Amino acid sequence: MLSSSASRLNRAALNTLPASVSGPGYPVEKITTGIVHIGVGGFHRAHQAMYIDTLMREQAAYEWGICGVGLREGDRKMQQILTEQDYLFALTEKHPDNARRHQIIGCMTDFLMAIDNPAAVIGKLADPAVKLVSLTITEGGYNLDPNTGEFVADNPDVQHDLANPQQPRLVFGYLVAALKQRRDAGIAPFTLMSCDNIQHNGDVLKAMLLAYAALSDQALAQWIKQHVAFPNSMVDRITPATVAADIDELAQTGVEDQWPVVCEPFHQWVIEDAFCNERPDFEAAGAQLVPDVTPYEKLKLRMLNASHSMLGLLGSLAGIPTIDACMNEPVLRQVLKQFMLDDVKPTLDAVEGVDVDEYAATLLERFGNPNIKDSLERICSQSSAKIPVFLLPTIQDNLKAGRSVALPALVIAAWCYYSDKHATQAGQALTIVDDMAEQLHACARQTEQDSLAFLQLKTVFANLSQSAAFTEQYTGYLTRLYAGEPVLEIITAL
Ligand code: CS2
Repeated sequence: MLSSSASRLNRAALNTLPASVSGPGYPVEKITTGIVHIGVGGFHRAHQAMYIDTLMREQAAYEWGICGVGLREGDRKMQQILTEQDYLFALTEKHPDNARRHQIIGCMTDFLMAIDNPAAVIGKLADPAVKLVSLTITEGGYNLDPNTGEFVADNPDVQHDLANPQQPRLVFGYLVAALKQRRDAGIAPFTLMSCDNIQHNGDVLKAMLLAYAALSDQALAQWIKQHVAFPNSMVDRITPATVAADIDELAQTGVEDQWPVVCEPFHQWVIEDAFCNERPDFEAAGAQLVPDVTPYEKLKLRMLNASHSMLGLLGSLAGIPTIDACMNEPVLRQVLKQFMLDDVKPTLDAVEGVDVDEYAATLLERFGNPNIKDSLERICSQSSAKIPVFLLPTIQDNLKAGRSVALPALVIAAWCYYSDKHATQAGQALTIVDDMAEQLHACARQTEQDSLAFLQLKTVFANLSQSAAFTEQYTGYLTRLYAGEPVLEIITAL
């Protein structure tokens, strides 16, 4: 229920904000677009937008306003709400001691829906004032075959975009059309920065974009290769899905925002210093610019993201709803430590100034924040795109080094059970959100006839089914899970 006295967030309302909500603190009418961001979800709003907002407040960097772009129909609700709110939104930081910090982010200038007007999006991307294009299109958005590392050219949307270059559906079509326009008009290209949780996210984006461009125009592909920079980056801030109670809580302060974003206090951004056009002074807002982000990415993906997936899948079978609730379960807390220190740590490279044990201890605290009710449904969503990036490399490295893979084998066995039954071990239905849910289900349901059926999904598991060291553990855990042995008991006996 919205508080009746709350007033709808928009530019006019900035003059009457309650004391408990801080405003942008800079003249929002002065900002202009320097960044186009594709894929405006909670994470972008809690992370990059917050950094840019800081730069505007502290450095008057008004030329770096962000124009959002939505490629999918699913982006429409966000676009409508932000448009109604003059692109303003509230960011609520939830601290473990129950303190809240509400802040209005004012650095967005516009939000375009590509489906409504592809030409407007291409035109915006081609605008010389736009010097940086950033993306959060999810791990699955890169059209990469994880088994071969190649661009999936026979994707029907790719074929559609090649035939309709001015009305594309996928991000690659938009970027190539805009880069072509810039090249033809003699405008310097923008830097393309991926902010997704993928190892070498910039390199992956570059490889996929070049592969797409080469399908229609070799010369343009060459030009992109030579002139466009794709910095790799590591992004971090836990941002659970916004729920009705968050909207309500904000309304109690007197501000009515239809879609605020909530997050933990922690944030980190490490960016490879490789830009082909001007860039914001990210350092001034606390980001680290480094020559090589590889070890930071590896640390974060393998420690934080894989730990999330591990807790998500094991916790789901046990009927636990959120990450903080997992952390209140001593068995899961213990297994998380074991995973980070015994399974992941030996596969990491040294990161200057980072102590891995301390990093792990910080994660225990972050995951335990009782006010970040990060649902396991969000964590397990799109596992088919996450597991190959977050967990598989650790399994492969440990197999190569002859180390134990028992715990990851249990996680994959739990995923199989989850994909087969769509339910907890106690039989409570689970909502599965995954573009590959049907394929996962089709393979998983063969498990009782063929214990390795789930691992046959090569685009997810590559050649894992050929490792006897893995399958021996995996099938053992499957048998126990399917026999009804509670997952928390199996973990206790690990
Ligand atoms: C989570 C991430 O769903 C997931 O994969 O692990 O969204 C995670 O919360 C962020 O990467 C934290 O930076």
